[in-house]
Parts: sequence; structure tokens; C-alpha cells
Amino acid sequence: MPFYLGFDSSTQGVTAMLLEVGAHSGVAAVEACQYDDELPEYGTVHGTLRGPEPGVVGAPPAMWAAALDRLMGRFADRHERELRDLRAVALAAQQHGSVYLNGHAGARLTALDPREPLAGQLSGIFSRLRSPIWLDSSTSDECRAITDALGGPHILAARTGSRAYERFTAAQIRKYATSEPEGYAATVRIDLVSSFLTSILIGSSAPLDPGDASGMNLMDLTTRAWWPEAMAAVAPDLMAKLPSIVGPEAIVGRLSAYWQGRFGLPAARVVVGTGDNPSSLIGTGLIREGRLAVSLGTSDTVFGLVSEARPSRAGDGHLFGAPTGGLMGLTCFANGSLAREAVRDKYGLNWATFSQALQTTPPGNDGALLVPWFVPEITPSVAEAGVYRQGLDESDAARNVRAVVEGQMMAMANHTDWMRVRIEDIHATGGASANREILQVLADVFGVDVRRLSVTNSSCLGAALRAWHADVVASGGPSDWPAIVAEFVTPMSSDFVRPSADGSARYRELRHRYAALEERLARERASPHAE
Ligand code: XUL
Repeated sequence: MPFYLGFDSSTQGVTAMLLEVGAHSGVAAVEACQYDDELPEYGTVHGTLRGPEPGVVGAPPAMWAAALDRLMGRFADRHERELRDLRAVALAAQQHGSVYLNGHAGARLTALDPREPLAGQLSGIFSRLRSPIWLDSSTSDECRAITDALGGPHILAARTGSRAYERFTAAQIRKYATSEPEGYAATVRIDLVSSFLTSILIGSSAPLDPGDASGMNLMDLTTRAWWPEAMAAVAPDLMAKLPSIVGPEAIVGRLSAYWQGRFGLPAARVVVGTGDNPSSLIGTGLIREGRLAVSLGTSDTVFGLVSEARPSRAGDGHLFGAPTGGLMGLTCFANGSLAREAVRDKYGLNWATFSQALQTTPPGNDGALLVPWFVPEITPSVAEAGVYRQGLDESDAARNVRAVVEGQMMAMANHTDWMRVRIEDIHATGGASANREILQVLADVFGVDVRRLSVTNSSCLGAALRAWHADVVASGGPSDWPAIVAEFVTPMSSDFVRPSADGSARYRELRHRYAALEERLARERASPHAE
């Protein structure tokens, strides 16, 4: 029976999932590697390196590659028999992060020695040892310059699907090119995390898919090709340094001699990589408009397929290419699990007592509000961290727990309106979706049913499903996404959360108050290029 392998290289670690397809369809194995625990030599905290300037957040790209190597080795040790029938591999990665390679990289990738671990062999190929990642908020000046050069935020949003954002790759590249021109000049190739790691899988430079490329402010969403004016506004000779863009189901190579020789893997097909959010679209089964997914992870994201290219007027969301070929709308919040954990830790709670706090407090929290910007926020654009309470005593642990969750869910609902999707139901995923009380707040705020999926790492599942789909298509079979997701994306019947009439009524009113408070605070602390 055929097997398919999906990787999710995320902020805090990398996960891989092996699917068996056919008579015994199912998830055959899942393995993970957390960077802080398993690769402490890179010195990351939650997979990131911060500073020295405020807002600067990055990670060593060599660490992502080392983790991939380690995880592949673990798979080969534990699942040798299944891997003999491995047909295809696909990878998803945190979006927006960029990897800067010098002139040695190309030759080195094609000649990796299977007798040596990967990490040592990559030394000397990076023109920049620390990659900026999506949590970086240090590029407001660059966003402003790019926006001015291209004629304003609405033009940028209409062309690329998003106004300028600090974490998007265009602003990050501009900052590097202007602050370290020598390093930029020595860079022959700028990858996203997905194309960098896919290049390592195939042993040569891999292209990008439209889903990840649309997180750069550089791709024309209509033509799905690089936008020459944006290149000129960002950095000299940029076009020559970027990967090409191919369709979302392209086979870009085969597992290279390194993986075959080192771990005995077959020459399985390798599919173009994508971002974790486009991958999650598949992993949450969102193949038609009307269903939204809410992913509660390091970042919280809300996303869904959209049938028309209508970028947000207020600039609070993005249009990305979807793996199914159409478009997805997405809004991203930096204060996801980071904010929930900050509140949990501040009051000395664990997840069980956090849930109890939600059970013992009423929906709407008697009008108490908390705006949870524990780190600079992406939506709305807020450059400086700050936590605001209205009608809420800071010493009241239970009410603060409810207030942080309600604030997050109300912000999510308010900043989803721009997608103009008639929401029928929500599929919840990500670590915090295991918490039924959090899902109750989500259901009440959106006023629709919420289902938790049996596989919580939807990005990793999406990658494995993309591998299966692309392999079928490459073998001359039909592109049947409904059949593919129906087989693996199964809501758990026990975790079906209905909105309560009482809760929904309260949030309809409270959402307006929250929006007004958030808007006032954001205006005072906004990133200057936002409007
Ligand atoms: C999306 C975003 C985050 C990262 C997290 O725009 O910045 O969701 O993709 O990995």
C-alpha cells in the first residue's frame, strides 16, 4: 500500500506525519522534534532568537535543516518497513520567514554526503546566519517606503492580496538590503522557509507555490508571477535572487541521493512546499466557501476559501493562493498561545484550572474587557506591546482568563467580516483546540457550531494530503480534493460545540464595544503605515 509523508516546519519545532492510503487508510505515524529541547546548541527560546533591537525576531535556518535531518532519521529508524512504500513527500513551513544563500549553496546541495549529518555540510552556504521570521515587527519604516513607492496601501493590497506588513518578506528583504548591503550583494538566492527545506529534500533549488509566495507582498495575485514594480521598490536585482513560482501541485523533484543513501529511503516524489496556513486549509478540509477554520497555535489564525479577490479595505487580512488553485482569506493574530500562556502563568494556573476559570465565569464576563497585546500585534497593527483592562480587576484570576479568551475570539470575529463569507460552521485546530471551554467561547462569539478535528496538526496533515493528491495527479489520476479530505479530515463527534443562545446574544453587543476599545487603543499605538 502507498505511504505519503508530510512535514510541518513551524515556529517551535518540526512535525512529520505518515499516511497510509488504500484498504487500511489512516495516520500510520507522527513524530516531532522541538528545537529548544533537541537542538539546544542553537540557543533558541520557543524556536526564536530575539533582539538586540526591539521587534527583531529570527531563527537560525541551519537549525530548521538539522531538525528535518533528525526527524527523517527517527522516521527511518522506527518506520523502516512503511517507508519502503513511500510515494511522495510534501512540506509546509511557517510563512514569511526568509533564508539567504550565497554562491556556494547550489553546488553544496547537489553534493550532500550521506555519510555525514546535514547541518555541518551546510556551514558556509548562508549569507545571513539568522533568518527573520513572522514574529518580527521591526520593519515599519520599510513598509512605509514600499507602500509610498507603489502608490498606497490599497494598490498594494489589490495587487498582492495584502497591504505592507512588517513580517512579510518584502519589508524584511528591503531592511537587509539597505542595512547590510554587502551581505545582500553576496546573496544569490532568497528562499522562503518552505522552498529552502524543499530544496534540501531534492538536492537542488526548489520553486515556491502561489500560497507561500503570496505572503511576500511581491507576487501579483492575478497572474501568480512576480510583480516587477514591487521588486524595484524593495531591493536591487531582486528578481534574479527569487525562486520561480509553480502551480500548487507541481512535483519539483525526488528525494535526493543524500536521503536515499543516509536513511535508505526510496526516490519518492517531492511536491512543491507551501506555507503552514495554506497547508492547514487542506488539513482542516476547507475545500468549499462557507466553512472557516480557526487555528489556535503560536499564532491564532482564522481562514477560509473565498470565491472573489476582495482584499480587506481596512487592511486587516490577507488573500493567499490556496492549494486547490483558488484563493483563501486569512487573518493572523500574533497574540495566540503566547497571550493565553502569559495569563495562565501570571495566575499560577495549569490548563485544567484555566478551563475551570472559564466554567465558573459567565459569558460576557459582566462587561469586563481585556485587550491582549502581550507582544506587538499583527491584527490590528500595533507596534508596542500592551495589555488593557476595562471594568476588570487585575487580581481576579478567573475573570482575567475569561477576558483574554473573549478578547481573542471577539477580535477574530470582528476581523473576519472583511472576507464576506456566510459562515456556516467552524473547524477548530491547533493545540488549544483541545480545550472545550475555549471552543465554547469561539462558538458563542461566532454564533455557529464548532467542530474539533481528530488530527490537531492540520498543517502537517495538509502536507501529507498534498503529497497524496499531487502524486495521484502526476500519475494521471483525477484531482479529487473532496475524496481526499473526506478520507482523513474527520470532525470528532464528541467534540461538537453548539453556541448557547444566551452567550451569542451577549457577544453580539459586546463585540461592538470591544471593536471600539480596540480601535481607540490601536490608533494610539498604530504602526504608522497602516492606513
Ligand atoms: C500567517 C503568519 C503565521 C505563520 C505562523 O500570516 O504569519 O500564521 O505562518 O507559522
